[in-house]
Amino acid sequence: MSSKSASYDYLIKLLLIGDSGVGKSCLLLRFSDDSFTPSFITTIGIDFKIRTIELDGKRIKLQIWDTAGQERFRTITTAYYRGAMGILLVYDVTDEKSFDNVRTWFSNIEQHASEGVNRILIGNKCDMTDKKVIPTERGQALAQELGINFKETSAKSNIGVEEAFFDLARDIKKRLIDTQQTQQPKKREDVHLDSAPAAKNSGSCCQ
Ligand SMILES: Nc1nc2c(ncn2[C@@H]2O[C@H](COP(=O)(O)OP(=O)(O)OP(=O)(O)O)[C@@H](O)[C@H]2O)c(=O)[nH]1
Ligand SMILES: [Mg+2]
Repeated sequence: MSSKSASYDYLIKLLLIGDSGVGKSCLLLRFSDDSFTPSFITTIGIDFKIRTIELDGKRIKLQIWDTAGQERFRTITTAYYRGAMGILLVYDVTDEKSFDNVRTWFSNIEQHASEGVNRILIGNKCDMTDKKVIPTERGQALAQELGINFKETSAKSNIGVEEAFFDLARDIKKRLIDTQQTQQPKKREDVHLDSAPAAKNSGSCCQ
């Protein structure tokens, strides 16, 4: 099947979370397809896209899960936290409320994600300078307080998007892959590093 002939060395699973309308799907579309659409099509439940990148000569397949920000999908979307190795928590720099909600999203991560999951705070829509209400320093300060990385992005103008995903992937590679290689003598070439060791009842996985 496809995974047998997969041309990648490692699989990394990422998750996008944040309020509805902050631009999660647009960030993903920019990163995966290098495109942007101004129309707002709210995500229903969950979606994902793939992009394979190269880091230190290794091919890393990024499987990126895009969650719906709307409250009514919370049960579905929360179920995807545990499998994530890295989480992008997105707010909109023109929307104070989405920034205020960052703390709630952060505590959701603490409750539902795997321990040690890498996280980055993203202030999206930084192209809208005249409508910006969250200064860069406030985003930075919050990220620092939460102990996570920070980046301002624009999915529309393609600012900071590559960097955000690459920085996160690099951190995850360091944490999960590089350290494992120094600890374990052998690895098969097609290793899927799932963050949470699966429970005994395998075969009932929804991903
Ligand atoms: N100016 C500007 N608009 C953006 C940017 N990113 C997204 N948008 C717009 O913001 C709206 C919402 O974007 P989405 O990516 O669908 O938002 P979302 O976070 O996925 O929303 P849900 O799926 O409901 O959770 C759309 O109209 C986009 O065109 C950006 O970087 N700059
Ligand atoms: Mg969406």
